[in-house]
Amino acid sequence: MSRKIMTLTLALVVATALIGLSAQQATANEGINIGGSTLAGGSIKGSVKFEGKQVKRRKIKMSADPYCAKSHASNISLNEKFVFGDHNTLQNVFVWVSGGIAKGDYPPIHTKPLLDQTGCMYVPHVSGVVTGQEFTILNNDETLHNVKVNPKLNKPFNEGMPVKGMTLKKTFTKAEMGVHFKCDVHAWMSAFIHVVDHPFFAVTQQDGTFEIRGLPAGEYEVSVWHEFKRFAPTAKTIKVTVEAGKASDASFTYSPKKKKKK
Ligand SMILES: [Cu+2]
Repeated sequence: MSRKIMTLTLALVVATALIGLSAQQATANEGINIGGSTLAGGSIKGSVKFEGKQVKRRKIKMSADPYCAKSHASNISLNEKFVFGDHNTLQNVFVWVSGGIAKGDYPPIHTKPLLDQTGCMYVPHVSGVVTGQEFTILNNDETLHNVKVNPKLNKPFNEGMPVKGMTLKKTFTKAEMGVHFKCDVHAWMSAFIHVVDHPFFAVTQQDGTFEIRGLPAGEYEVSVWHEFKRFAPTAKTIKVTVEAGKASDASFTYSPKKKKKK
């Protein structure tokens, strides 16, 4: 093989591996900024901006588990407690319709959400499930993960997942915000699943946008949740009127909380 062909082949192998990785990450996060139902209805569209000084994300030290450290050799992992987009947007904000949804306002749900453990990180970092909807937790790593949740209203669990490919099927039955997923083995692992009584929610991604589709015409309240307690939205809840076939705007702005004077 000539050197040129070898270089090309190598480049192809690397490219394929990279595409493979991003495709894998994309699956669990894909479309997470679009939620709602399959009904025609109207939609709520908006974005979450961040105003103020952006805090630098911390690097995660994974040296405690060589497998984890190795899986990020060329791509250092950063803490996901706060993630900003390119245009002062805030990622991983959970946006949900917090008022105005009547029971039976949506068709049955058939999607099966996935919480992936890959490279010793949870993907997606923030997501939502509907009460009674089954979701899967997957160990995509050749190392032991121990999934632990201590919800306030739902059943707690604490289960080891020693083998790659292993899955757990779980269901939360009560609406509850911010169920915190942690791993006993890897202290940095953290994810939040929000449990809502209906499917009208979404999670902002890099560009800060979200869309909640398929809402019957009516008056609604939309709320936001973000894990970092030192950030606060200027308004936590916004009132929105939805008209059939139209998109109504609901945009939010977060900023650092003002420090209390001593
Ligand atoms: Cu773990």
